[in-house]
Amino acid sequence: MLQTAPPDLSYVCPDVRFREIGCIPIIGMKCAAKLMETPWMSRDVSALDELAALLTPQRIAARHGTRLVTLEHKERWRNLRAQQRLGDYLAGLDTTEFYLRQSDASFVDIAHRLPVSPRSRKPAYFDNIWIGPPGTVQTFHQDNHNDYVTNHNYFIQLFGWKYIAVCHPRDTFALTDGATVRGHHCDASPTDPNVWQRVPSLRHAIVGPCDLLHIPPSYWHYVQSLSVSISVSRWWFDNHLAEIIYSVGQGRWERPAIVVADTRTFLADLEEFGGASALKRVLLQLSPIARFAIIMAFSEFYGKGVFDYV
Ligand SMILES: O=C(O)CCC(=O)C(=O)O
Ligand SMILES: [Fe+2]
Repeated sequence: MLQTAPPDLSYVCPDVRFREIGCIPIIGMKCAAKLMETPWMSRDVSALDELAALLTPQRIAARHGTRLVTLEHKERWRNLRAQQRLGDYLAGLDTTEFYLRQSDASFVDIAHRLPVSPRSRKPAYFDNIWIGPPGTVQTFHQDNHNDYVTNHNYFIQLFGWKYIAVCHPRDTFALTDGATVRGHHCDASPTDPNVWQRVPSLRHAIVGPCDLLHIPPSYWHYVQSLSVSISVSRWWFDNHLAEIIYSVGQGRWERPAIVVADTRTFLADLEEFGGASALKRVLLQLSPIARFAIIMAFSEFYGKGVFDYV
């Protein structure tokens, strides 16, 4: 499969309309590192060249072809699933109806090649790989959203092309008005002129090989592939409690060998999280077992002093 020029996009949204609804600013990586509150894009990031060369359909098939993968229908909400060997799936990628949607990327062993958070704390990273045919749709959504556990997202396009629309969380009411909302997904169309009018912060981009898009926490985003496509998204949390809550929820929490922090640090992290009431609100949304697992993880990281506060 060759990397070709961007396909004709007029069926997605005519160019003139793209300008009307506004483009995501394109900036250099140095400047980008400081800008973590608004979406931005960096074009042709040369550090990603090697990664793009490694993650072509052929090379993934050669290394991981026998792996069994769970696929979903390329249109969100069809609720159709399938299982296939990755090699067979990749061989039929032009014509398949299925999407390898948000799969844990650890099997391709690329964590050391991905960009890191510019902040000083070294967070845990959650890397996802997305492989699919033209026409995959991820409807407007906020990643992992509940009010206090939201992630940054470095969305990295490695093969083929995708159309992405984003909008600020303050426009949630305008975006979801009249739309069908499922949790933190909604079926508003980014190409609907009524939506452009109602949602002032709506911005769009077309990403191609080696483009990086930063999606800040809670930003709504809509993603549609325009060709066979391979993307990676790197998620991380600025707040450590949020990171632990997400790790436990994903079954990825690893008990540290020793208690790493202390109660004072816990209280500082709790403050940053939104305080005890915010934590209580999150914990109350969970099952008793999930709640217990999270509190145990806190005590494993911060020590038993946390039991006085949770
Ligand atoms: O590429 C896609 O289909 C969706 C990506 C996405 O929503 C994400 O990275 O959070
Ligand atoms: Fe997402």
